[in-house]
Amino acid sequence: MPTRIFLNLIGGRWVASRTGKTLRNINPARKDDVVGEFQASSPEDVDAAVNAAAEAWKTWRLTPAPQRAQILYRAGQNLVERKEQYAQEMTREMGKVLAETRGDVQEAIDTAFYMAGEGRRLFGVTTPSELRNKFAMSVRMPVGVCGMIAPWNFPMAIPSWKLLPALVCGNTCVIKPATDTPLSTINLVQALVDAGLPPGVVNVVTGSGSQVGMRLVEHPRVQAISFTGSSEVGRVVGQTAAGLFKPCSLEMGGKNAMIVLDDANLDLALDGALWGAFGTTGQRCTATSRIIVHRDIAKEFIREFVDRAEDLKVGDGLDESVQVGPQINRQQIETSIRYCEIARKEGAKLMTGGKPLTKGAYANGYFFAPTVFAKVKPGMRIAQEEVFGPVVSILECSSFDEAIAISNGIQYGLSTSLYTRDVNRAFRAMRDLEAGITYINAPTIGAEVHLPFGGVKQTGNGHREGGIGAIDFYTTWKSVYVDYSDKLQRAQIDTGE
Ligand code: UN1
Repeated sequence: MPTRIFLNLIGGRWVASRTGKTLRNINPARKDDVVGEFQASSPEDVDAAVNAAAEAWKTWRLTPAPQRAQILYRAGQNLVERKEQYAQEMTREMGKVLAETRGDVQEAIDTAFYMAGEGRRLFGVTTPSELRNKFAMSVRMPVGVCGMIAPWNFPMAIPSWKLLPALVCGNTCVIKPATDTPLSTINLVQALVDAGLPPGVVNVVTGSGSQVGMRLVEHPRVQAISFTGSSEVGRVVGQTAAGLFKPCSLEMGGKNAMIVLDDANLDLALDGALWGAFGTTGQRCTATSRIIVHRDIAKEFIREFVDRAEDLKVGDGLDESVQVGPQINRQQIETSIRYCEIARKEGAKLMTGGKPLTKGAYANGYFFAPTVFAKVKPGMRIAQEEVFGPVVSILECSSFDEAIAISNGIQYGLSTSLYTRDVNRAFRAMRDLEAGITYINAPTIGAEVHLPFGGVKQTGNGHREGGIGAIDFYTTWKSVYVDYSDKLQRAQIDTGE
């Protein structure tokens, strides 16, 4: 079969990049399987896309929000109909197992329907004026052209968190998909185009961060930036946007802890730990990468957990019986290898895994064995730094307070979890865990689209995706005063009459 060539979407037309170059998208489970060639775009392509988005904004911002929402409803319906095809294509380009890519498409469907509902809300605030015969209100206004930089681990869900709220709020968009997973973003956008989205309202430019991403951040006509990715890149994006006084939402790393207390339902905690640590091959920002377990149950927990980790079936995510797919690329495999070396040198005890899987059916993909380290101490790098792979550290604690202190003793603050049957401790944890998300008796993954998603500390810069958090980011408040007294009334001065 000839390799499929995918184009950029600019001003409603699918066009090739001016560079004439493409980037190859391969299946991480089978490196000889080429998903397609995607445009290796240049800053000039970004400029064309931003101009198209700015032009489209003139009419899109005036389209009534409930009408904008109709397009989202139809796009959601298109995704429902294409769910299986898009999930298969996502597994092929990203690697995670089919059950999870179906979930990823479902997350975009949920976001489409939720955000479509916002079309008939987008509530503002009315409030009494301090003056007579005067009316006061705050209304939500769109921001303008929004630039979006998406990660590869949720190739459709996370672009949907960015595009769909931005659209219903009346913004137009230029999105740069992750270089490893552009097809799923294109599929999402195709669902919108087929739903009747006017030309230029969403534009897609594929390519590298340095050529495409940075131009988006710097472009004077881009009014807001939404970025999900590494802290390293996020720092540059955030600093650049700050210099231009551009609103910028950053979602970055995590080192998420699951605390298992001595009164926990152990079986439940084991199920949760396995799913939290090895779901998506550990490549979620919210992945469980530290398990803080009470000393009294540690031995039993570790033995059972290691047994279950060894039983996981690793392989090509297109095989329905596989539980853990490949990592996304060579670089991520190298990061996992490097952190396993670091952990060993620091004195952590390797219980299972610790190396890439390279033999037989694994030879042609980026596979890494589910890896568990025990005897990890809070200050070790393996307990502090994000790996973004199937590598989990087990730490021990002797009290609830110590567990909270260990969980909080990191630079990140995305997700946390506590397993206990003690309601008092559960409520203290909900208050005291430093994180944007806390789960009780569930692992650190599993956020739902109608709640704010994001973290504290170095995970983010205070913004949220999902739910009302996204509406807050993609709108700006305008306060409006209407004086119907027919005379000059001075605020703060003429208030005594
Ligand atoms: C991520 O962790 O990278 O909460 C995103 C979850 C998913 C989204 C995760 N709904 O597990």
